[in-house]
Amino acid sequence: MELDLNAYWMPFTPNRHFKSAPRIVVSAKDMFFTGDDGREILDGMSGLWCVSAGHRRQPIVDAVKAQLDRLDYAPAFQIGHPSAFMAAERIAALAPAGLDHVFFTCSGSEAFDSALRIALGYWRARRQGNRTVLIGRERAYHGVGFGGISVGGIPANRKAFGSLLPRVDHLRSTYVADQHAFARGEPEWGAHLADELEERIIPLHDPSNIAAVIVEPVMGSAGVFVPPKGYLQRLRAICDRHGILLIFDEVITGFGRLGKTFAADYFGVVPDMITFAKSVTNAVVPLGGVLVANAIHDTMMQGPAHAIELMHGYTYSGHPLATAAALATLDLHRDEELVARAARLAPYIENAVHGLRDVPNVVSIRNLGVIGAVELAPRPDAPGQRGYDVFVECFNQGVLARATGDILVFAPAFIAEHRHIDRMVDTLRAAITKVG
Ligand code: PXG
Ligand code: PLP
Repeated sequence: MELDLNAYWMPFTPNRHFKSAPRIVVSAKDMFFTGDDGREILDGMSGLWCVSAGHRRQPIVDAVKAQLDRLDYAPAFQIGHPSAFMAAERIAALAPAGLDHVFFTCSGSEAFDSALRIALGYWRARRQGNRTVLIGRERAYHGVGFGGISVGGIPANRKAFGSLLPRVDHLRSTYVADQHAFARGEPEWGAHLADELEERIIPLHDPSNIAAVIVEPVMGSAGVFVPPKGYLQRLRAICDRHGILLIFDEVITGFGRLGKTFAADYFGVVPDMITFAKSVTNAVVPLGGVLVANAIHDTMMQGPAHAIELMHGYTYSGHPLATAAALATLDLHRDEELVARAARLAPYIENAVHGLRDVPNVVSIRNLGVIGAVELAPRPDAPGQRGYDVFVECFNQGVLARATGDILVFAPAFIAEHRHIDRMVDTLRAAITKVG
């Protein structure tokens, strides 16, 4: 196949380098991609953390095809169609009690943007429209909208984009290398890092001005940072004391990644909103959304009955194909008990990745649920280069990992077998050793 690579400007990719040595996949099934050269590539990342049931699962494919034969599209505004309502009901039923409303978006970035708007709209509806300050964390990833990069804390994602949103502040990242470098699962040390919220940030802005604190329960994109035991509980207690909303960005952790449906369940902390996206449709059709607490939703259902309560939405919110894919994905989760399967896989992944501790240049290993991360020492002159070289070597050896700077991540589908995990980790070990 002769592909002209020129026109497509690839996202989050070094385009010139990629196009000089492209990596193209042409098909996929279950745990594997097939490359354009016919090679099988083990998908150690479930795509980008999103194909959690494995690729091209027949019930989902069939459901999307059936939907396409019934209804291709219905206007998202002022008109409804069954699968959007059914998918919202199913998702709300899986969510922690009290989060019974779903606002649909097309991606995690949009879900984050919508969650911010709902938070601001809620405070206005409560006649506290001065509550506009948003508190995120250093190293957080909340997608690529202006809200997401402003509340997010990844310097490289922010530095080129001007003044961003005003009235945003950041808690420190919870990662303290001295304490956490080889912690298995949740680190014991560091719950007190949440106190910075009450001791420094809330007084600075005054609680009466703060709309929400927003965190990824486990930081994914920046390189997998697991919260210390008790940290999220403490954030919840502080937010409650000051009447501040707590939002969990569960775009990665939602729908089973930690071995529970949501991280909120895993940590036993109920936020006021949950954003989700990846895994909800098994990535077959893009879909995201916000789960909203009843108190927020009900507060906003006011004004004249013919008036729109939230002046916000997307052409493709609750798209028929996406919501049909979500329904089929959640059926598959139920029928194959995929979340329980993820929970059973977690200790195996933990042991496998921590087995790399003795490999040269490995400086930290972290894991939780079906996520494992191995951090390499950066080359003194070229941070990120070693990680990238290891990623490419793994791909050439038939394993797709993810490199975030010098951090290599595995987050496979929940259908992964032990032999798949072994192959990922063995390939990573060999690649780190070879790349040097
Ligand atoms: N919030 C969180 C917590 C995410 O992880 C988004 C929002 C944005 O979702 P969309 O669908 O707009 O991409 C994400 C997405 C990586 C990686 O390299 C992570 C994400 C996306 C792509 C790559 O780890 N997270
Ligand atoms: N830009 C223009 C010119 C539009 O007309 C619209 C939607 O109607 C948008 C952007 C937003 O697109 P979407 O609703 O898909 O987010």
